[in-house]
Amino acid sequence: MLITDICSVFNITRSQIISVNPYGSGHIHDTYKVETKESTDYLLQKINSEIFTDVPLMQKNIEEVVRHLKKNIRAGELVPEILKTKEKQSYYHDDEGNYWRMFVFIPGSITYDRVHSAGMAFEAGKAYGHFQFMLSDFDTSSLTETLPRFHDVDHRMEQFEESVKSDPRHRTQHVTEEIDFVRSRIDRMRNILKLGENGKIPLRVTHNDTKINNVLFNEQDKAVCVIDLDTVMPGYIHYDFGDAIRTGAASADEDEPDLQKMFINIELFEAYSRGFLGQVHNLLNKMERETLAFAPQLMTFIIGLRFLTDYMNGDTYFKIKSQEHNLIRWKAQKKLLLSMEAREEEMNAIITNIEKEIA
Ligand code: GN1
Ligand code: MG
Repeated sequence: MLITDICSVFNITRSQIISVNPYGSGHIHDTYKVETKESTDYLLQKINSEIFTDVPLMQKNIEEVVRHLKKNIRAGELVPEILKTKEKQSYYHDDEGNYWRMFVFIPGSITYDRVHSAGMAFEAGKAYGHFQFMLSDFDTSSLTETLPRFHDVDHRMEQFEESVKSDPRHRTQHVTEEIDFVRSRIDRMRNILKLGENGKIPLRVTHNDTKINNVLFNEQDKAVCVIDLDTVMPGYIHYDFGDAIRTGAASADEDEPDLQKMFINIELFEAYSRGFLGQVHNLLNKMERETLAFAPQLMTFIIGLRFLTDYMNGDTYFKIKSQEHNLIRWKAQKKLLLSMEAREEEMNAIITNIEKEIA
């Protein structure tokens, strides 16, 4: 089916369309920007239904979340606007078995793979913090866990060990040092999960993919919208805070091959934390606050581990641009994690100080 035919299902006619081009840097879906002769442009996505195996359920989740967010949104903030098909569905299942969806493109909005100033980090923290705040009274019974155990480090570790054992592409021989590194860290990475199991920290509704490129900025570098609601599911606050720091307070892109360029930027970490805590401070319990500074280590480990596992599996999950791309991503994450470990005390102190300022 032609892309223009897909668009017409969503009531955008061929004569309106000026161009359709690949857009963004997502690793899962195929995204296109559809420019039109009118003032509104659109994003079209071919959904990866091998990963999201129940697209109707995922779309239902997103619709529920958007409905809830719309009730609580503040002036200047926006929510993703989903287009409906002629049949009033939020997705289209074509004859070849592909799933498609469309969003309104927010005019003038820009995404960044990492932030370039403390001001932007603060803005991003505020946006994800307020997002979290808005979801704090969301009724989870209407939400399905579309990707079960998504940030469960035990689950990710099981997948990793399975991959080491089966070694389907004979790649483990190239990564023995990396495997040792992972195994040396797993015990301390279990702490958040343990706190949850022991009832010390609550499950919340979290975004679970708080990469910095999931915040839209306007031309004045103000955060205007949190996007990519595919993985909104129950989770711990650490998941959202940690993943945002992984990309939003890193000195380089997540796949930087020159490891010397990759480390935690403490100034960005502090600015993000101030923006985030300003919004969620009142929601958090003591244990969540005390362990928050560790979250970036956990998420850098988890996402890195997934890259490394995918490398060993022969790159079946994340899109890659070169043969070693997943390995390069892992190495960059490992380097970032090491730099966070080296500055752990400082990061803890920063969070404690911000907490004091706010309280
Ligand atoms: C994927 O496609 P994107 O960039 O929105 C992944 C995230 C990872 C991220 C790593 C559903 O997100 O979990 O953190 O890549 N999404 C899924 O860059 O697995
Ligand atoms: Mg994304």
